[in-house]
Amino acid sequence: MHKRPDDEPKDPLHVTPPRRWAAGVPAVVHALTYSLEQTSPRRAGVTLLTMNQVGGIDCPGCAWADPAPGHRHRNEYCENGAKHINDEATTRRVTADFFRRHPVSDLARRSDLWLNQQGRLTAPMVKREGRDHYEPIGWDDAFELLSRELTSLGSPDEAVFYTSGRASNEAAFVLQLFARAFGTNNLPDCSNMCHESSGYALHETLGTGKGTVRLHDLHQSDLIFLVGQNPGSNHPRQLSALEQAKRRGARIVAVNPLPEAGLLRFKNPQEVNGVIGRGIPIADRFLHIRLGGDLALFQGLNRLLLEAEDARPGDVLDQDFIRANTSGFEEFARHVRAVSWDDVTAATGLTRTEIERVRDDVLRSERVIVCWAMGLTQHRHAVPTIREIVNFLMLRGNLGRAGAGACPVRGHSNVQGDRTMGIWEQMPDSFLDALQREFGFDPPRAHGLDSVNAIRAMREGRVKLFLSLAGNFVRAAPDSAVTEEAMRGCRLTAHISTKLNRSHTVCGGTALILPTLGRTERDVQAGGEQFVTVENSMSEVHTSRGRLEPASPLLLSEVAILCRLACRTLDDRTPDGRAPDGQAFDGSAGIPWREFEADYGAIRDRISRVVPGLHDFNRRVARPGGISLPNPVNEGVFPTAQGKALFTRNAGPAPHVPEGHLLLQTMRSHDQWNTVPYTADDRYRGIRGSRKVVLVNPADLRELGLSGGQRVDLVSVWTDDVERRAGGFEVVPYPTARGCAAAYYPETNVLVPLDSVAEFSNQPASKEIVVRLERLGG
Ligand SMILES: Nc1nc2c(c(=O)[nH]1)N[C@H]1C(S)=C(S)[C@@H](COP(=O)(O)OP(=O)(O)OC[C@H]3O[C@@H](n4cnc5c(=O)[nH]c(N)nc54)[C@H](O)[C@@H]3O)O[C@H]1N2
Ligand SMILES: Nc1nc2c(c(=O)[nH]1)N[C@H]1C(S)=C(S)[C@@H](COP(=O)(O)OP(=O)(O)OC[C@H]3O[C@@H](n4cnc5c(=O)[nH]c(N)nc54)[C@H](O)[C@@H]3O)O[C@H]1N2
Ligand code: SF4
Ligand SMILES: [Mo]
Repeated sequence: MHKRPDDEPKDPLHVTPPRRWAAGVPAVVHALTYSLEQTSPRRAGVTLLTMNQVGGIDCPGCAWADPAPGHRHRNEYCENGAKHINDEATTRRVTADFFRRHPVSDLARRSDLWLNQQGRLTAPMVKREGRDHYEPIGWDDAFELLSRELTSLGSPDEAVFYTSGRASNEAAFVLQLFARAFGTNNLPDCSNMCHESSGYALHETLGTGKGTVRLHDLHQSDLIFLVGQNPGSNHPRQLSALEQAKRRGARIVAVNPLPEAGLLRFKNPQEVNGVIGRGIPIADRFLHIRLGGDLALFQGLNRLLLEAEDARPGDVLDQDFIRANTSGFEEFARHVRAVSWDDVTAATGLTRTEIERVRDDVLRSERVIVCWAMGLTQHRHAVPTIREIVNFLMLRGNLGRAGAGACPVRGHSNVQGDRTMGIWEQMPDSFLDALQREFGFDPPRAHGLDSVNAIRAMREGRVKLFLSLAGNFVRAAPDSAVTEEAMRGCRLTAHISTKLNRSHTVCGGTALILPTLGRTERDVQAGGEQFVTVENSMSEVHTSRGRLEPASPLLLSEVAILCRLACRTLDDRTPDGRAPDGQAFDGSAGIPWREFEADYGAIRDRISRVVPGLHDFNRRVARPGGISLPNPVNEGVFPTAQGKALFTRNAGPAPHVPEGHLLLQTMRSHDQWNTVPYTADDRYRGIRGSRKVVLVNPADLRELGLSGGQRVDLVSVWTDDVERRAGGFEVVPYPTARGCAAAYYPETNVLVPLDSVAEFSNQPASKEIVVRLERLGG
């Protein structure tokens, strides 16, 4: 077993200039170093060689798509994918004895990094009311306890079922089925905090919430925008796709307040050139935009395109596309023509000339793609911003054809699949009708709680039970102090998890840890060895089959945990356990939970009759490369209420930042997976040894009378009187856009007010926090 750190790491902060290129040999070295710290060379060999291969383990990292079968490398993964998979494949173990030595009050004081480094959870544990220790509990007793609490609630809506995007399609489908058969749509997920704004804006304007771009489109594109995205750290294999596009002559425009290494230059570790050469420059143009300036940028750009059409009528806009497929063009055009350049340059921090150069790039390009991620979605006017990007694409018909389109780059490896499976607090009636037809119960129709509203409901005592399928809710959520208090107010909190995290230390009256198999592990059920399926960012659904021996003989799969819980809980409520046609099932509420547990193929059979596009699921997903879900936009269909794509008029003032304040974004380092830091380093940004840093433009530091190396508290300023403070951060001068600061998530979630959310999508605005820096002790 690998040694486990007993102490918190205490390296001093070490800062070097930010790197100007990503990947290359150091990426390989870091991937192997972290992997071998966690697990044996043999296990690392199994994970790495089967990862992202046909029939192998799907990378548990991000949702980037794999190349088509036959076009994959022998090593089809990136540095971070290797770290993510071996973080799960670790040989370190958290045992019952560990919990005897560490009461909850001790665990609560530990860092996120330390908690994760303790290794895999191995046995179900319970913390009982009034106790400070987790103690072992048998699975049967755990299900009994949980189902007793569930059935004694005043209403099913007093329970919340959270899902993180790691969960497989099969587990997600079973969870939503259970929740709805139990009687609630309270199905918040990490997507509420991730791409909710994208889904909302795309659905509203195009009639579908998913991206329209496939990997081959990127390869064929002439011009690719990377807006609010750090692919070098968060979607590293996207750089390989961009490299291919560039070799065919594509241009790339990066829009970011930070000059991220992966946006500048890429050394592909899979190619000889990338190992010994200088690599390939990625961005041809870098727009050093201010936080929240993207709506203004695309409005300015759209205005320039309309004016170019005035000068060369019929040459610039795709009038045929606009006429045939869209509505609202005239109103949109009037609105955008009135946008003022003073507003655009103030909001973006860019010059008009810079934006005119981008217009020229656009005019030279037949096929344009816009990629984006959290830099756009986690803002108060995220939805208007993404709608404006749709306007931009539609002006020149860059939708529904090869090499063009909208590409929201998803985070978790199966976050998109979980939505397809019905994990959403507001699934449309068509889905609920299909569930009703297939299973014969009447699903609740009222919308449930999303993540932010779940916190509000817990705080107000309207929700008493919180169950999560993967994830780390208390760290992912905004307003950490509020969220923790809300969680502690629950009667019961329960987490289906692979590894220890902060959410296990912020307990309701009773708390359960339900340890589960990870994606890397062999999953054997009564019906034989199982595989699961996942959907990537490009709507491709494929299999993932674990290879390693489970971390402990006591682990149950996610599907098994959920099916047993459903069986136990719904049995109490519907004792006859009969289907509507009178046929007896071996499960409850007319749902064959035991059959589902024994053979996940039985779940997929049901999915194929409920989820559009997944008909004949079992047969089709078995083919190499899996199933490509259709996107209506690519078939020229825009399923909005009007049957057309909508041009929209968008407004959203630039965030107001009072004198002496900065706008703060909370972001990921290169060495973390969401709420879980792997080390305290952020190699590409030149930061080592500490995550408690705030990156500020040197000119802003001068104006604020601060200098690098000083220690400050970050204090967030919001419309309420609550003080939100993150203490003891070290100032690092950094080339971020003027007026904009950056610090790491989740240490700074304490600063994000619960009510500071994106209009329409209710997504926390965690990249738009007004802060002041308070200097500590001289
Ligand atoms: N290694 C690793 N990979 C990951 C993850 C991880 O934690 N670690 N997380 C996964 C998940 S769940 C997700 S959602 C994705 C997230 O992937 P990203 O969205 O790349 O993640 P963030 O670190 O939040 O970075 C946001 C980027 O947007 C920029 N940005 C911030 N605000 C603005 C703005 O107002 N305008 C513009 N134009 N840019 C802005 C930031 O400078 C930064 O480069 O990554 C996934 N992949
Ligand atoms: N301030 C701020 N807040 C943010 C963000 C931000 O940029 N800034 N980003 C937001 C985004 S984009 C997201 S997606 C959320 C992330 O929110 P979550 O998805 O809730 O958080 P993760 O950190 O991905 O969850 C990690 C935990 O998942 C569990 N886990 C890992 N693999 C498995 C598995 O296979 N099965 C099970 N059952 N459990 C598993 C482990 O116990 C691990 O500790 O955070 C959001 N919060
Ligand atoms: S790009 Fe994403 S999916 Fe691909 S190997 Fe890296 S982390 Fe995994
Ligand atoms: Mo995410």
